[in-house]
Amino acid sequence: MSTENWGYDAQNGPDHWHKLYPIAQGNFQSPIDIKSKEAKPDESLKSLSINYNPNAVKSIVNIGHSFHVLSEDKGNLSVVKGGPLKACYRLNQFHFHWGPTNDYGSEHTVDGKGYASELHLVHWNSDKYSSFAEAAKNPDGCVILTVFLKVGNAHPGLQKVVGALNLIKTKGQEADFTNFDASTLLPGSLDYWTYHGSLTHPPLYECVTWIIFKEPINASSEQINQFRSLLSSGDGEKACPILTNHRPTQPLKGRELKASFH
Ligand code: B30
Ligand code: ZN
Repeated sequence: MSTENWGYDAQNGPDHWHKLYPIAQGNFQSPIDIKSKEAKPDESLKSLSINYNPNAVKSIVNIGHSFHVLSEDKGNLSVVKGGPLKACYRLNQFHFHWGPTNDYGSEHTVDGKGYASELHLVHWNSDKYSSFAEAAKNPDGCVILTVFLKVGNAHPGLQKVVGALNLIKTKGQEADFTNFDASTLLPGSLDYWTYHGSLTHPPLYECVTWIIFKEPINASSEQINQFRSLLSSGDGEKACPILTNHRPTQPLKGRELKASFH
């Protein structure tokens, strides 16, 4: 395994990451199992202020182990603040995690139970740092808003994303993706759990304030199946679908898990 070819297969997957990224066995790793009874309701947690501008969304790109929807982060077009946050955090990209079937593909679990998929809206602290790359080297660098997807009715907002996947079948492909309101992917209730953790794949930096919405959104099985139609292979190579890209849960190691609700 080189630093370039970590992945989710038996020979380069999560069990191997620690050899090149020793922080994989650190004290603040993600994802975790959310033991809902152990979460401390915190009265002082303010409500979140999420402001997403549809014009900030720029493109969609196949990065080989997943796909990202990229958002303009040169100004404060799309930001989150409030809640547990002491700064303003800009949206950089959002992406999903999934598994080989729709039975289990989320990274975080709740009381031992996984969801079909998990959405990560990735933000960085623009009050203190000047890029995602710089922010990610600091404990207060990043905020990831997390939404679980459960199998149910088709999701109209998600359909816009899924409909663009045929443009980026192979690794490295990028297509315009504009005028998308990322707030359509948020649940109705903004009740959340929060804890301090890490990026869930290399470089696994322990830079993340995780904000995990309790209420999942619905997505149809057909919509989630489309994630697995993406290829980790390049154009002209033997087709290799991205079947899974979720890390198993990591030990809490005494960290505090707070709830914004009772
Ligand atoms: S996650 O949300 O914890 N799954 C990174 C960002 C978010 C997570 C994990 C890792 C990260 O390292 N991002 C920077 C490097 N990226 C380039 C990029 O454009 O955004 C490379 C990559 O994944 O492989 Cu993401
Ligand atoms: Zn992620």
